[in-house]
Amino acid sequence: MAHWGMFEAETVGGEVTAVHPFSGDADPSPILANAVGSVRHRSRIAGPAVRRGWLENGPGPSDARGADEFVAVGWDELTGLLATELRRVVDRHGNRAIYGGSYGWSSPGRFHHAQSQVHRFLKMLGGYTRSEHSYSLGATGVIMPRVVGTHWKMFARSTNWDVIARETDLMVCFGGVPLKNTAVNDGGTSNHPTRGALDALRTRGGRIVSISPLADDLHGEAERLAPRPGTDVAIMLACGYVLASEGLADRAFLDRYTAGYDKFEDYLLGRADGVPKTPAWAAQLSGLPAETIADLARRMAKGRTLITVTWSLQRVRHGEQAPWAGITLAAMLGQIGLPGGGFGHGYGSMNEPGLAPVPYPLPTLFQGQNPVSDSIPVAAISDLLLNPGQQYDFDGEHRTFPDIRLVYWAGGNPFHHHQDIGRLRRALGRPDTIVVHDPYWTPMAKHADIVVPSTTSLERDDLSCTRNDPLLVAMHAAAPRFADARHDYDTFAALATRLGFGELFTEGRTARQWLEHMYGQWRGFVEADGADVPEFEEFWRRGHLRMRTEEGLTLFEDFRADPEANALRTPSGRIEIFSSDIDGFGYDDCAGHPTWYEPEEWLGGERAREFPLHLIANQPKTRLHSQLDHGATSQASKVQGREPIRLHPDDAAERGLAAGQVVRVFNDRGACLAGVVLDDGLLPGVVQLSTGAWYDPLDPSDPNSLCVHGNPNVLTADVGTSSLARGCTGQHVLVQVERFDGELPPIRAYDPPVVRQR
Ligand code: PGD
Repeated sequence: MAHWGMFEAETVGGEVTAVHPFSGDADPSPILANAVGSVRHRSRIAGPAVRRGWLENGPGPSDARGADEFVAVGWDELTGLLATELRRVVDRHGNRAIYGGSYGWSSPGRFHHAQSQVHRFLKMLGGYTRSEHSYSLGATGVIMPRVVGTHWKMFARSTNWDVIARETDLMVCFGGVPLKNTAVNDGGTSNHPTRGALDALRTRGGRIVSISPLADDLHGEAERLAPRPGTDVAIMLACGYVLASEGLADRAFLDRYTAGYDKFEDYLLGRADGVPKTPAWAAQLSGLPAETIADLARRMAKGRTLITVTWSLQRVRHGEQAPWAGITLAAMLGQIGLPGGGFGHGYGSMNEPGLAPVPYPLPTLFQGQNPVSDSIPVAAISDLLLNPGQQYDFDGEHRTFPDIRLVYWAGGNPFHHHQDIGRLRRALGRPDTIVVHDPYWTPMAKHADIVVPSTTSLERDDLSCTRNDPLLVAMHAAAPRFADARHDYDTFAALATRLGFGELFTEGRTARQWLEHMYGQWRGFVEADGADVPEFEEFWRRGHLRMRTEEGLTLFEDFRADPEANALRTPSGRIEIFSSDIDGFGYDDCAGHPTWYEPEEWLGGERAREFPLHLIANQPKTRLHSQLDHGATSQASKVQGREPIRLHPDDAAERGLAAGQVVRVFNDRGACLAGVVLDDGLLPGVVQLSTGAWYDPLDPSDPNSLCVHGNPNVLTADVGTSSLARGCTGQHVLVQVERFDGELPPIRAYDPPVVRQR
């Protein structure tokens, strides 16, 4: 199992030579092919290594990270160095001086999951400063609990695809339903039903409207509206204006199920600020004709309408507003809780939304409590390291950044996920010590002081399943451990033993015994649900088991049926169109109701005069994030070895560019090279460069060096969505593009750094 699907691997000599998708998968992902050749790739970390400067001078801030060479050490020495350094930091600075946020997708598997392992270990060490929320859903994770009392239930219990295919008349998709993202699911998946569901909806006569500057955000036939990026909230407000002013809003629904609509309506109709949010107002912001917007709103009110908002729309400045305005619009239509109507968030953002959930808990590695209470919003990593002691606002609280001395990372790649890499590199120069566990010499591993080689999931036995997939899968190791790599569990077990809490960490179990133990615990839940479960050995031999799933769900169906008994976990128990709590925080960048805010990075503003192209830095089609960027599917998409940047032919012609050329993409934060692909499915003025090309600085000693490979996060701004959520805003950035005429630098991203033997 991989995050991108279930498969069988063929191996020769410890290497994967072919992969075969699960026969039950309706639409297997081409990303699977990246696994071929991945176990023994030259970018694997062959053994433990320590940065020379750290080894010779001891712990301390250093700007040499990322440019220094490494020294190979044995496992025993590595364990000793790590134990001594952890002890030093805890004794001298306290556990809150360890940042163990360690964000990242790592690999699937319920036991050998890097985040679970590192967090369990650090909790037993006495705790660590943690991170909250995710790069995926930074804004949603904060705003939606305040509006509907939950955010994860919106995906885990979303309206199922079969209900949409059967019931929806009009599916209005802000951000489209990009099929490429449904290839992946955190923890794996056994099926990819999205394409089939959209086709079934169309066959039945349902209509789809895709609202996106990129035509391929929706496959197949659809009405396509291409607004200026970042203006969806204005369009939603204008649709709401039409419903309110033409008597099409469902007052009975608003009265019974929502709170604060009247305050919002004052804003919508311009009574509060003198600006009615009319279609003409939204037209001038979005570039869509006013009549198209008005017509869309009227059509929404005519039949069963589902409003969907992708996660990408909240990964921008003021990202709280798109899901909030989207659910408000759906509430005005009065169809929330009706089959095929209402609201959906994340269709096409990951495979999970639209899939039926398993009704009981999954096998889980118990992690325990974190004795340290400090935490940061996950995308504040550079702020944290650069500004110890500084106060900041977050979700109604005033917090202070702790003074971090040691950063512990396992299973993530901040050089992929974080914005403004130049700033990130300066921030990573501040702590005394950086520890990274990874199977590969990712840019993050190259910036570490202590490098711990991990196995990949292909080298481990594990259990795999996710909350919205019917299969529990026995992941059989496909290859032996590469070189001197170790399972993260074994590394932490040895370290815990050295630090005196080995028994507490391992509970006396080997990795295999943990699988049996977790299976045994889970078995109790299934049997309580009335099903028979085989013994572990039998399950392991069979390869997978089918779990019960709750089919035919409609989001908020129970709330609609009985809003008192099934009140939402909000202060009013209803959908909060106006939140007194948020209003009370007094933020100037997040008011008490959905609001249009002009972003800094958009084509309608001052900054676009200097950087006139709007870059969409979205998720790649050919890999998951930065994982296996060296794999065949990812490599086939590159242009002269660089990440492809798509431009509209008119924008290319204006700059004298042709397909296949290499360009320099730049703004005042940084620059990268990329390879030109022309696509008239892009709105002119919009360019698209996916995340995930491994950061490859021309001059590794310069934090603001040109990235010769095409990582868009050298360009993006390190600024939160708002004072409320401080979520990641990496999706949008303004840039300029010009032909690169110099000698083309080689790609060194996958080359290991210099590692000297002693
Ligand atoms: P991955 O490339 O998945 O990226 O960011 P994330 O850090 O999750 O990194 C996972 C790492 O785990 C890889 O280096 C892999 O080798 C390692 N790994 C795999 N298996 C193991 C293991 O068993 N043990 C250990 N120790 N390591 C392992 C993703 C993040 O990026 C996300 S979720 C989103 S949604 C964001 N999206 C955007 C965006 O839209 N635009 C921009 N500009 N930036 C983004 N960044 C965010």
